[in-house]
Amino acid sequence: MSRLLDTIDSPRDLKRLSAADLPRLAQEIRSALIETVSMVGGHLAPNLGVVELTIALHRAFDAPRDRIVFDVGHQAYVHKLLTGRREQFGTLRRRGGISGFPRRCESPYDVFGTGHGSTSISAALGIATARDLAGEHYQVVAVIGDGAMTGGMAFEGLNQVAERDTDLVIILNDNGMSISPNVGAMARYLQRFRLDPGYSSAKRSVEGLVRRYDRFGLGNHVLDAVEKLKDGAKSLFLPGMLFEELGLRYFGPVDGHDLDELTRTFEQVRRLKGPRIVHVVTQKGRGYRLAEEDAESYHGCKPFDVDQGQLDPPVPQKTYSEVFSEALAGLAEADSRIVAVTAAMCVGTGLKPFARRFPHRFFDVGMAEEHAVTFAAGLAAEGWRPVVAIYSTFLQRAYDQVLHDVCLQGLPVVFCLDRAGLVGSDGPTHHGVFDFSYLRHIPGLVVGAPRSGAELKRMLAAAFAHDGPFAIRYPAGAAEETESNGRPSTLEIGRGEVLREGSQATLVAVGSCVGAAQAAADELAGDGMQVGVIDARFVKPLDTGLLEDAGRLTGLLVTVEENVLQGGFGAAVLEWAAPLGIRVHRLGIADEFVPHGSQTELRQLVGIDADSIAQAVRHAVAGRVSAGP
Ligand SMILES: Cc1ncc(C[n+]2csc(CCOP(=O)(O)OP(=O)(O)O)c2C)c(N)n1
Repeated sequence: MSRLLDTIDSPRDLKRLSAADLPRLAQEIRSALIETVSMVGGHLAPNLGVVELTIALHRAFDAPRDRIVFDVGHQAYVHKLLTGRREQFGTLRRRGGISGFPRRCESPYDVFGTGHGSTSISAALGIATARDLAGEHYQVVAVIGDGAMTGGMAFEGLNQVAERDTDLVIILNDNGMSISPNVGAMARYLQRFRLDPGYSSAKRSVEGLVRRYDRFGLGNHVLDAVEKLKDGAKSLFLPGMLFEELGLRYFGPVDGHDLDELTRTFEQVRRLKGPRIVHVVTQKGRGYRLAEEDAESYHGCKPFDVDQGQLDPPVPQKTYSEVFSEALAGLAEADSRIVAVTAAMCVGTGLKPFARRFPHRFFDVGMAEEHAVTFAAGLAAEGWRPVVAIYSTFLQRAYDQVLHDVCLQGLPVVFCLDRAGLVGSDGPTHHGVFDFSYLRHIPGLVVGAPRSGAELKRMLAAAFAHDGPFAIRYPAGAAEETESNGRPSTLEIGRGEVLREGSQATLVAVGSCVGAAQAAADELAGDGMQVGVIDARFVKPLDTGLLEDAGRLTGLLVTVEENVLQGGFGAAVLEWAAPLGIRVHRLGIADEFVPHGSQTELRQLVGIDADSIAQAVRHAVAGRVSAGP
C-alpha cells in the first residue's frame, strides 16, 4: 500500500486528509523516524512522543503564516517530515543534508533556529511583538518541553508574556522527562495534575462549557467568568493555576496521543485571544517499545539495530566522559568535600555513576546552566569542592556566572567541559569551539585541555588540588590511552610537554589536536622534515618557557587547536610571541560557524586533521604563508 506520508508536501496536504486517516499517517511517521534515526542516529524518543502533537499543530494552525517556534528543536523531525522535507529526511544530520534542528535557512517553516534550550517563549514573544508593531494578524506558537521549562529563560519569557498580554500560544509538551527524569518544583507541579484524574474531569467540564459557548462566540466570556471565581474555587476548575496567576489561560492536561482531542483543543485555542498555554501530556518514545522502556538512552542515540535496540560500539573504548566519571569517583572517595553539579546532563557528562554512589553530593539543577554555576559558587564559598560538568556549548550560557560569581571571587570551582571541539552531526548549535576564547581572558581561571584519557585524570587531580577556579575541556568520543603507564597521578599547572624534538618547526597543539599533530609530524618525517611537537596542555597559563625554547630553536611555532582562531589558544601564543619576534602560524577554526557532519569530515573541512596540518607546516616552512591568518 502506498504511504499517506508520500502525499504530504506541506501542511495544506495534511489538512486534506480525513480524521480517520490520521492514525495511519502517525504510524507511517513513526516508521520513518525509526528507520532514519536507526541509520544516522539522532533524537528518537522526543520525536516519537510528538507525532500526534505535531500533526494536530499543523492541522489546526496555518504555518508558515502562523509561526511555530520549537524549543531546543530536537523534536522537530516530524515537523520537517510534514513541511516539505520528507524526501531529504534520509540525509538528516549528514554532511550536506538537513539539520537535526530547525534552521531558518533550511525552510520558511523553520521560523527560528534552535539547539539550546528554553528560548522558545522569548523568541515567540519577540515575533508576536514584531507582528503587533507591524499591525499584522497571525498566530505565534511556542512548543516547549517540561525539561526546557526548567531553564531560567523560560521563566524570564513568561514574566514578560504576562506583561505584554498579546496573542501567543505556548504548547507545553510534558512527558515527565528532560533527558533523564525531569527535576525540580516545576516538574513536581506539572506531575501533580498530569496524574490526577480529578483534574482531568474538572478540565473536561470547563472544556464542555467553553465548547458550548464557543458556538455563540462566548467561549472567552465563560473563561472570564471562571477566572473571576475566587482562587480556591478556581483551582477546583482549572489545574495550571500557576500559569493562570502568571496571566496565561491554561488548557489541559490534554492527552498528547489523542488526535481528535488535540486537534479540537488547538483549534479552539487558536480562536481565542491573549496569552494561552496548552498542557499536552505525551509519552517519550511512544510506539517503539525499546524507546518507551528506556527513553533516556533513546533521547539522543547513535545508529542502532531496529530489532535488537542499541548496539555497543564495535570496539569498546572508553569515552572521555567515562574516564572523567571514573577519575571523579576516585577523587571523591578520597575527598568528601567534592560535590558534582549538572544542568540536566547527568548521563551525557558521565555523572550517573557518581550520582548513584554519592546521591547526597550530586545535584541535577535542571536545564539551567547559569544557575548551576552560581549554585556551585555558593557551595564553594562554604568550603565544598564542586565540579560543574557541562557541555562546552552550554557553558556559553553561563559566561557571566563563571566570570562574576566564580572567578572574581577566586572560588575553587572545577568546570569540566565535555563535548568540546567539533561534536559532529548535531552541528553548529552544539560545537564546543568557543570555550578557549570565552574563558582564557578571565583573570585567575586556569584553562587546560588534556590530550588523552590518562592526562584528563591527572589534570582533574591537579584541578582539585588547586585553590582557585579551573576549567578542563575535552572532546566527544573515545579517549586515547586511558591508563597512566606509571606517570605521576597529577601534573603541574601551566606546564606543557615536549613530545618530539624537531629543528625546522614546532607544532604546538592542545587537547584533541595533539594526536593529529603527532601524526602530521610522522608524515613530515617521512618527507625528511624535522618537526617537533609540544603538547601545550594549558591555554592559561601558557608554558612560555617551553614555547620560548622551541621558538628560538626552530623559529616557527605552528599552533593547532579545535577552537575558533579568534581569541583562542593560537591567539594567546601569538600575543606572547609577537614582542619576541618569534614567528607563529595558527591552525584552527576560521571566523565562521561550522556545519554538521562527522567529526572526521569536519576536522578535514577546517584543516586540523593530520594531512592538513602537515600541508600547512610544509607551506609555513617554505615561507609561503604569512604569520597566521
Ligand atoms: C541550554 C541547554 N542545555 C542543555 C541542553 C541539552 N538538552 C537537549 S534536549 C534536553 C532535554 C529536553 O527536555 P524537554 O524539553 O522536556 O524535551 P523532551 O526531550 O523531553 O521532549 C536537554 C537537557 C540543551 N539543548 N540546551
